[in-house]
This record gives sequence, structure tokens and C-alpha cells, in this order.
Amino acid sequence: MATQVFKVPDSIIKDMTYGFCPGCDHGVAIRLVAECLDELGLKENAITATSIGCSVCLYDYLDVDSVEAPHGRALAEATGIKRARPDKFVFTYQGDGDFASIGLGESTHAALRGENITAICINNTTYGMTGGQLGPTTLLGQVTTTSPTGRNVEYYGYPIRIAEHIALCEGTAYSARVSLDSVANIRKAKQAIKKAFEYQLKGLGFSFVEILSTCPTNWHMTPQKAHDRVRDDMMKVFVPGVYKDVLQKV
Ligand SMILES: Cc1ncc(C[n+]2csc(CCOP(=O)(O)OP(=O)(O)O)c2C)c(N)n1
Ligand code: SF4
Repeated sequence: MATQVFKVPDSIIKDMTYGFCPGCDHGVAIRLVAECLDELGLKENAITATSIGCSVCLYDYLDVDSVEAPHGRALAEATGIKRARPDKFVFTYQGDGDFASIGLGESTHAALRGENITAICINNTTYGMTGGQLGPTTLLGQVTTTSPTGRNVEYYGYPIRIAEHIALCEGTAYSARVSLDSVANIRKAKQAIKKAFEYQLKGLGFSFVEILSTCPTNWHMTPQKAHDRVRDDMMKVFVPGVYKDVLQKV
């Protein structure tokens, strides 16, 4: 008898048309989230808070209860949901602009408070939905619509290393950075998401995964070149790894 090795996860809505740009890693990231929800049996008990940006489209694909927050406020909203319903599994899915620019206060303080929730942040080094402006993670030298000659330190300052920043917050139980540039790294990304989810289930505190991701449209690259850029440029500055794990000495 044939064994089924690949299927659409139960936590994915089946009849939606794919709406992300070709080569965008949001689709891969959402699939990984769905697989983890399936494997941990969380679909019926999960509530997600997403906010503004291409990440908001999570609602269109994930078959779980969802609430939309204003730009940057997903973790404030998730905090309220979890405190009101500690029996629920609560997570956010946010862009880097959302998480680490307009929402940096909410994100940092949720981690400092050790809220028992999970945050996933898609780092594509730009504001994707609004047309490719400079964001908090834009690399030095990177040309965007608002840094037409490239990001320089004098005018724009340095990009933020989010996973390291969140790891410094005392309430953080787990902080990791992963990449979706290759099959091997996609597998590692799934392990990190699953671990972050498990830490919430164990009640260990704030768990966080930063996912290095493509935005081929605003980078003006083919999907393949965009993944090369993740590997050749982004991963050198935003080095994948586990930056905090309360269950392991790192
Ligand atoms: C308070 C507020 N300010 C600005 C905006 C405009 N806005 C919508 S999406 C977005 C950028 C989102 O970028 P990011 O969070 O990096 O997510 P991506 O689209 O790249 O996935 C901005 C600035 C808004 N909707 N609300
Ligand atoms: S604009 Fe960028 S982040 Fe948004 S769907 Fe397109 S490729 Fe993805």
C-alpha cells in the first residue's frame, strides 16, 4: 500500500488562490507554521494575531482563529488574548517593519515581560507591501525606494539584529534565526518554529523565530537570484543560529 508522504496541511485553507508574488518566501513560512500546528495538534486551539504588511495575508491561508492588529501592535494584542485565555495557543506572524520598527516597543516589552506567546518575524530587509521602502533591517548599501543611493550609516544608522535583540530580553525563553534559502535550511526553520511552539506549550515564556525571507518584487530579482541574495548577503549579517534557549546553555 502506498504511503502518503506529502499533502496540504490540515491547518491550511484548501480553496484559496496563492496571492503572494512568485518566489516570495511568505508561502513557505506559512506552510511550515501550518505543518507545526498540525503535528502538535494545535489547529483547533490556536489564535493568531497578525498586523499590517504582506504577513497579514496569513489569514487567507491558515485555518485558525485570527485577529488583526494595527501596524506593529500584534504582540500587544496577543498579550491581551493570552492573558484572557491562557488555555489558548497564541502566536503572531509579522514582517520586520511591523515587528522591529513601528512595533519595536510592543515586541521588546512582550519579550521583557516573558509573555507565554510565540512570535514569528519575516525579515525581508524591506517594507514589502508598501513598495520597498527602507526598513529596520535594510542592509548597509542596500538600495530601496527611500534610500536611492543605498543605506549609509551617517543618514540611516545600522540595521537591527532582531534575534540577538530579543535574546537579550530576560523574559525570552527561545530566540532563533533561520533562513529559507535552501531545502536543508527550510527543514531547520521548521524545527525552530516547532521548538518555539513547544516552549509556549511548556509555559517557558516568550519564544521567537526570525525567518530570513525573500521579496523578489521589491528587490527587482528573479526568485533564484533573490535566494542567492539571502545566502550571499543577508546570512552574513543576520547569521542563522539559536541566540537564546533557556533549556540549553549556548
Ligand atoms: C500606523 C500605520 N503606519 C503605516 C502603515 C503603512 N504600512 C502598511 S504595510 C507597511 C509595511 C510593512 O512592512 P513589513 O512589516 O516589513 O512587512 P512586509 O510587507 O515586508 O511583509 C506599512 C508601513 C499602516 N498601515 N499603518
Ligand atoms: S511584495 Fe515582497 S513580501 Fe510582499 S508578497 Fe510580494 S515578494 Fe512577498
